Amino acid sequence: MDRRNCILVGVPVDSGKKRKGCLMGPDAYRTARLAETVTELGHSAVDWGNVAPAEESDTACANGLVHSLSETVAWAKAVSAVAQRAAADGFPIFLGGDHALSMGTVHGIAAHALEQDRPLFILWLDAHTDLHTPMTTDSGNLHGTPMGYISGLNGFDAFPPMPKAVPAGNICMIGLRSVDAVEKQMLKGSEMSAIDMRVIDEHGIAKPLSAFLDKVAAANGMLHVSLDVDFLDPTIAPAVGTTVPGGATFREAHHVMEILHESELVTSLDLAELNPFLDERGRTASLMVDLTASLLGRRVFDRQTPSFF
Ligand code: EXY
Ligand code: MN
Ligand code: MN
Ligand code: MN
Repeated sequence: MDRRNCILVGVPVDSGKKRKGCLMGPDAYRTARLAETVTELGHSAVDWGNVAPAEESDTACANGLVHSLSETVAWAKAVSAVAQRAAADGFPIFLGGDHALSMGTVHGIAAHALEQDRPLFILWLDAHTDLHTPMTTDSGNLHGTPMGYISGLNGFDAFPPMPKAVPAGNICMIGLRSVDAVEKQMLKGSEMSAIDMRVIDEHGIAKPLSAFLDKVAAANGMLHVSLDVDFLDPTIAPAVGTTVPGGATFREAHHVMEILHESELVTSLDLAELNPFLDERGRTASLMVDLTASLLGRRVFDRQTPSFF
């Protein structure tokens, strides 16, 4: 595998929901030795520190959103600028922070993809589709809306428009098992690949993932992977505020990362929703670091056709 210049960017944001704790996410990854794990695999790692959200004042929140829209917009713009620079310099790994972070990271990555004149594809590893808009959310939690923003749904007028909305056909969500009625409606007839856990039960994770990766490769696309802690089963990853039983097993998650590594298509990564306050001994942060290591080529054996073939 080619040596990556990994750029760690902390995005300590709790602007997507009520429960606090994701602010501590970036430092939990640092404590779990993310940079050291990357360099032990032969890559380089530089830590650009945190993009601090704008000071949270108590300005009123619009349409019942949990957090002030104006602060979130200001912060998303700051994240986007750093993300675009990081994408130009290397392989960005964004340390969340809740999933609202993707409204900044993907905005910047999309700007870079536009500069490169390459199509952007998104792999969303999540129990949720995060397809709401500020107008449709019933919780008022912005972390349930980043995919709505990325795919260009209306209702985000306060936000800077995506440099180019990611076409629905360029989006694949895997791990779904908690989708609201409005989101199901949005998916009806959409070209988004919405892979719920039932598909994985019946076909495994390799088949749907490989079909999507074939599309990315055929288009010479850039691939942004957004890994939400709640993609994983809560028994192995409890440190997230929106756990949903029946998530990806330890091996299914590593299998995804190993396939992604072999594809050599991934160009940026979000690690979203870690809330270290909900964990003991940092085991969820350590698992997310291990999964990142699998994405970056840590392997039991070099990929070989098993002898039984
Ligand atoms: N769909 C629910 C809501 O909109 O509040 C739950 C969203 C959970 C979002 C987490 C980040 O994935
Ligand atoms: Mn807050
Ligand atoms: Mn999410
Ligand atoms: Mn989720």
